Amino acid sequence: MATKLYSGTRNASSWAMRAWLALKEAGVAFEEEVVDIRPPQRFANLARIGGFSPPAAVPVLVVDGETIFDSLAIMEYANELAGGRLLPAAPLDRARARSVLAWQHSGLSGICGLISFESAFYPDKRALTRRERAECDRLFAFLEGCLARSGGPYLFGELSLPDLALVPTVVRLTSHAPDFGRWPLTLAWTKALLSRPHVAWWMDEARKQPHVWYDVYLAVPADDA
Ligand SMILES: N[C@@H](CCC(=O)N[C@@H](CS)C(=O)NCC(=O)O)C(=O)O
Repeated sequence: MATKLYSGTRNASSWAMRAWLALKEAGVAFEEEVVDIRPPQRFANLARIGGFSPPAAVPVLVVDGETIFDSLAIMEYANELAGGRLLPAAPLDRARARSVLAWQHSGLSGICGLISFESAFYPDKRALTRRERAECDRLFAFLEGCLARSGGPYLFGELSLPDLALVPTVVRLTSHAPDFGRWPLTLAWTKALLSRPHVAWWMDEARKQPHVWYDVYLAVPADDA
């Protein structure tokens, strides 16, 4: 079976990271092409991807000539190839896990709006805003509940897709020093995720890249400082 992942610049493509991690954790063998999504080559590269994948975005997985686009579809496919072990076995738990995936995929209530994935690699970080701190607390309270219920070390016990989908969020937030004071299980979970070999490998590669700067990072409204 010929399997090729078109993935993205390591310090810029959080969506590609999710798909890549799921394939790696599922033990799927694949060829990879890192598509440079930084300007100015971004537009030509994405136009090329658009030639075989309707959203013209990465990640895209091509399996024996069939195109699977969108990170979530690729993650679900990886789970199927792994015999389903990257989602909980019980239907209700699997539905709860998919709720987390859906929440992440639809924007996590805007928690990462101004904290781009790229910003995790900036040498100087700004402080989290009031709204970002509040959203962190909301997310961390939810994660803490999952971890208390499952007994850890991951959200649903064993590693599953929701953990992997949240890795780029963990990267963004932990690099901005959020307050884990009330969330010890969540802190342990972030450490467990960041020390997984595939996550560590991606992060090492990402740190070698030149920064991708966005001015909007510093554009914090005065009433949200
Ligand atoms: N929902 C898509 C989002 C993919 C996405 O936005 N990818 C970015 C890179 S991380 C991209 O290729 N963007 C193209 C663009 O900005 O035009 C997924 O989960 O795969």
